[in-house]
Amino acid sequence: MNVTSVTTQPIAGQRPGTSGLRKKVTVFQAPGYLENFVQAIFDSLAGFKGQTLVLGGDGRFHNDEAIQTIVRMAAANGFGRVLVGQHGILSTPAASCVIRKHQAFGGIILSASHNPGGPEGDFGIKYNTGNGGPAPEKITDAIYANTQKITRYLTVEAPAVNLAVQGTTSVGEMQVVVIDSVADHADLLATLFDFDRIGALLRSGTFKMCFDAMHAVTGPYAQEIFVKRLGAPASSLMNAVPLPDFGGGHPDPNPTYAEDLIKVMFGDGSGSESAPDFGAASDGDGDRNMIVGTNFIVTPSDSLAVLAANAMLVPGYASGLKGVARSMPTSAAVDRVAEKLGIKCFETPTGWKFFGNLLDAGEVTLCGEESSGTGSDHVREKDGVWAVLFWLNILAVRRESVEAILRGHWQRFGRNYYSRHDYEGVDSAAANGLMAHLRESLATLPGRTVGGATIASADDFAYTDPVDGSVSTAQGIRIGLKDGSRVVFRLSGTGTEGATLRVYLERFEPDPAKHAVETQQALAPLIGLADTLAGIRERTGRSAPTVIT
Ligand code: VG1
Ligand code: CO
Repeated sequence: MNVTSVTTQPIAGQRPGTSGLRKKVTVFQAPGYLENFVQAIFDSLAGFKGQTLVLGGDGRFHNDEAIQTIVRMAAANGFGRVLVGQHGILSTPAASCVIRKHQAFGGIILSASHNPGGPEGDFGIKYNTGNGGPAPEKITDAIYANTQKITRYLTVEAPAVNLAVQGTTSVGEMQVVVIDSVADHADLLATLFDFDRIGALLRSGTFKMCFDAMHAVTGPYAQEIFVKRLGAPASSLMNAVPLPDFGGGHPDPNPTYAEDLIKVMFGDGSGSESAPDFGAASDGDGDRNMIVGTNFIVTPSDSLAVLAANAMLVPGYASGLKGVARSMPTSAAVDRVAEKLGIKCFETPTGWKFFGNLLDAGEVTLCGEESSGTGSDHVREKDGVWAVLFWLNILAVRRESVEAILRGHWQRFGRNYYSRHDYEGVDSAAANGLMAHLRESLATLPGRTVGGATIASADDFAYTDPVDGSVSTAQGIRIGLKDGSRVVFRLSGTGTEGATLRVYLERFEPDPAKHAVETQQALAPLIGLADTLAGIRERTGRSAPTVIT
């Protein structure tokens, strides 16, 4: 094998964020940009000679080209085998599943997830370790350090691999196996859920579902699982053909960007009878989910709590949950369920990489984030289609509407009113200034009364991993009020333009007579308080959030 060592030099700004390295496609297209980062990944790892690497992406613009580059570099660096999804497609949870099932050394996933795609859009890359989960900070820090001192990358000359056809070929001394992108993941999901019962519901003619793949990676997964294996009518899927630019959309399953689905689920606004009973959407790389009932949106934090409270109805979880974990800004709705179930509940920083150790150590079974991510110990990523099947399994057993299930849940556990306000594309200096100002005022906040509310606590969230003791600091400003409400401020670590300020608002209401208030109204005092404390309007020049979820 003729390995070529190509001289290169460090490129600034290759620090992985919340979930891998994300930049504009045009940045990734610059000579050496992808190559430097991939070599930096390989140089941060040891012991992969002759081992298997899993490779695939969400099909966005530049996916195939990047795959061909990485295949050649993997061969040059000494991997024994690469498993590539057919057409270069692997959803993030499917990649996690394939890594685990085939005992791969690790995997590279090409995705910028919920960020828009296309030639003017975003591209991304992340490394997952042998447990199938996102590389922990120890590794992403090492990768970044390598990008800053890189002098060469290794590659071989080889013709492009035909990604359209399943089968084995070779590049240099390395085998390249093009695999079915869906089968392993679908087979695993079939072991967890009652497919007979879900299938019966979907075929009953009295239950209608609408799944919006947002022209992103879950199209083929939904086709195989919902239509082929479970027998749902083909009309149950919308936007199910993956497109390199996601049809020009923003593949983030929230009420703003998944407007096609929202329109269907809310009928003509008059509570139309033809609206489906159950709606769901997933994101660019298939790890997120949004759950919608007829005229009713389920808040992701509530969805996690409902899954935990109903897990015993689902075969894969019927023997009980070991524990649950949620990211810090996620509402405490699941904490209340954990308390009733008598199981542990962990609070981690934002990003799925922080759940890996807890899942590996058998401390938790379910995990979730307020950003529409839920998952379990079946893989080491959040899993959109898994969450949809979990909901379908619950609905097939309970035969109640989504709204009735939520209202019943609040009655039993109380309601955590919750909302996230995003200010996207804010000037970076202004956003950093806002956070710095909050950090400086932390010590003076407890005891202060603002707009009638007394502040009980204020800190910058730091996390010590209970399994390996690693410490992560500056994970978000938390301000707790005396009545248990809280406001959290964070800057996004996944954006590619300016800064995105996220403001998370939460208030607990135990009284069932007060559970029907509109969310923004229920949180209005907190919204005002957030602005007073952080000076959002003044510092960002924005009078309203870009997206409210
Ligand atoms: C966001 C979400 C976070 C999620 C991350 C990756 O990060 O808030 O909960 O884990 O995206 O999700 P940030 O740093 O922008 O807040 V995905 O589906 O984009 O890989
Ligand atoms: Co995603």
